[in-house]
Amino acid sequence: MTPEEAWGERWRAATSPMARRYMETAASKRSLVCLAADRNTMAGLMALIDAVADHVVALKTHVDLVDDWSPEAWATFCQRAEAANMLVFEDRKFADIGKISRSQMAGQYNIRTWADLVTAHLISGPDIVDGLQAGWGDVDRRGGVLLLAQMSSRGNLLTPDYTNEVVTKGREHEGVFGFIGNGSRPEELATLRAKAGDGKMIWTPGVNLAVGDGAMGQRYGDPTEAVLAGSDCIIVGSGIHLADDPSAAARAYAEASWRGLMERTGDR
Ligand code: S5P
Repeated sequence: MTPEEAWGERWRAATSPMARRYMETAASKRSLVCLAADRNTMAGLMALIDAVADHVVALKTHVDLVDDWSPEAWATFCQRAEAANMLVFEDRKFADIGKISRSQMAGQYNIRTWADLVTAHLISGPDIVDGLQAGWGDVDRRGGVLLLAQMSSRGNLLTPDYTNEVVTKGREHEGVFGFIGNGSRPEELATLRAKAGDGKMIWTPGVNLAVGDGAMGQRYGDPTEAVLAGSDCIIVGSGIHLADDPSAAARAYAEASWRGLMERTGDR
């Protein structure tokens, strides 16, 4: 199946090269899964990549939670992800003013050199997106920013008005790859999709095949429902990396997400 057949209007409208790359890989793996690789050792992370590569399209990292992080080990990790056709997505949740965000793309972790995507809050204003893009530009790379428009955690402070502001500003910005939406609430996602239009990605954490409350205020919704409501990528962490068989779990999430996409595109 071609990416256009799989994605329909999203393929035609979302013209950014990074979005196209994601949608192409998703169509070839028949998966809309981003793995939240929240393991805290390099060995644990390496084992995870090898287990899930066939079913995962992007790898979301929190570089600062790895106990034995080193530049060399991380370079190997990123090379393996790239070789397995996975986008590397650092969930740094930048929030500072533009020029500091640009500097934070460098520093010890040097995120600008290996991340294809990063997350940011728009709380400090739209210049943060320019700052992050300038960070990639400093090393002659391009990347995409996912803005937090909603969150999955209980009691978060991202009100509907705030979400609207983020979407209004983000829709117009070429450096914005898309939005993080709340996968635990399909009705919230459908509202977000209606505002975002077809031109931007919506990626959603807070999904699990076991729907309900997670640890420390996390909430989970059904992955297929999230895709039907307009999500383009389900971000799954513990559902895969804590499973007895991460490879089988990744396959199950891939199937659930792909089923949602086929139904959604078929309905149009
Ligand atoms: O609202 C959010 C935004 C993000 S990026 N809620 C989230 O849970 N996340 C991230 O998704 C979080 O940082 C974690 O890495 C992942 C969810 O992991 P899980 O184990 O709950 O599936």
